[in-house]
Amino acid sequence: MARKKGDVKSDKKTTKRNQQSAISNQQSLVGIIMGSQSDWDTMKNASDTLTQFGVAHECKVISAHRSPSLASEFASTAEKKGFEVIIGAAGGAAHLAGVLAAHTTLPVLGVPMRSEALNGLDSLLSTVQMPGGIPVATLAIGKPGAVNAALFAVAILANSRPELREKLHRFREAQEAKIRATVLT
Ligand code: RP5
Repeated sequence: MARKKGDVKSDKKTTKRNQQSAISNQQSLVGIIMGSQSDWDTMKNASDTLTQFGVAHECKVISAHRSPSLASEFASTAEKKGFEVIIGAAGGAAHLAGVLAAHTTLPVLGVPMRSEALNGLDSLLSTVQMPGGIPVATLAIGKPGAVNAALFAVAILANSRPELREKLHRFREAQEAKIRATVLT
């Protein structure tokens, strides 16, 4: 049958939809937890990056200070539910990632949100300066941190999943090819 002009586009759309529903039917391996709805614009970048790698994940708003029992309940049951990595994002001094890490031995990656008062310095220091004994691996403030937290989660999962390791190699190659092809005009 002859292809219509719009076929490729709609094929791509169908493939993306199928990939997404395949991902959403799988066991979530990564939990992306953020302190507020206001963090979503930034943390969507972590979710999009995991989707790009085909990693099943869940995104939830759980606040360490506004819903402390929900935070402890999520983190203390995450391992049993099959999560392998938790990303915790918060702004100000809330330090959601540290609270989550206190309740689980799963790796917790902290993403400091850009705050209004101190531009994220408060979020960064409260997340990165965990006292010894309960680690939180802290990424950069804002969008780069959100993307890198997802890439770090993929790298952790790739230790036991060769197909993910392969995808990471291809991702790095594509980044390098883009730099090599850059021509300044
Ligand atoms: C933190 O407080 C959240 O993670 C957010 O970054 C910050 C501000 O929250 P909202 O007042 O916008 O809900 O708990």
